[in-house]
Amino acid sequence: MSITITAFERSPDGGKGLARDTRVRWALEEVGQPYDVRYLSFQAMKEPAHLRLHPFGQIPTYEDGDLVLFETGGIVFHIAEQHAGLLPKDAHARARAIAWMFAALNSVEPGLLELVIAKFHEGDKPWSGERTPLIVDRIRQRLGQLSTRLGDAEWLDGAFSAGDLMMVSVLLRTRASGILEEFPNLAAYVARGEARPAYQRAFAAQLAANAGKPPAH
Ligand code: GTB
Repeated sequence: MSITITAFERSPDGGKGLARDTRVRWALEEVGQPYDVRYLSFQAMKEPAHLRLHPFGQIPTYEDGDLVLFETGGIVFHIAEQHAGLLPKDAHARARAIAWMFAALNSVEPGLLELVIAKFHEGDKPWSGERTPLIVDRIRQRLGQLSTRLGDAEWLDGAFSAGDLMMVSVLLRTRASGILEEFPNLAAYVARGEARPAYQRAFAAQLAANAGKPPAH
């Protein structure tokens, strides 16, 4: 059986690793699973062939034999369950690592997405100037809580896990705003994630796919 994921034919970030296929590539690299990539244009993502795989017409998807998955949370969780390396064996530690995955996707990422929406989709609205600082304050508060919990630990709960993979992937999106750097332990945590050889391979692969192509949009 071979694994195929989907990714942007031309990522809007030009290969900075911020599109969500990077976290799936990273998980596959951590567990040593080879994979193929089918690259899609924005138009192809909305066509019936892709909508059969992904109800919302997005990337990434994951195919392995007759299993088709969408949503990076579900995909990374599946990879972590199938292969050793991303979830601890101890039942409680495993449950906590899974909880951190949900925390990344459910308690941290939504606030960051609000900022993206405010900047790119609502920037021309008359109330945008008042709303953006409120969003930034909420992000700052959540990252402050996360920073306190992490303290001077290397990873969120013992050894590196799928919870860290997801949290680092989510936090990477705050870098452009400068908020991450306000929390040196979180910035160092993200840098530790990025320094992992598996992340480096994932990043290089998505960069190579975008090399020489102008960013979409
Ligand atoms: N919750 C889903 C998941 O986790 O899988 C979200 C999937 C998603 O948002 N996919 C985006 C997509 O397909 C790509 S990653 N968008 C096209 C569409 O909806 O039509 C989001 C993303 C896009 C671009 C950048 N960037 O340029 O920096 C970063 C992240």
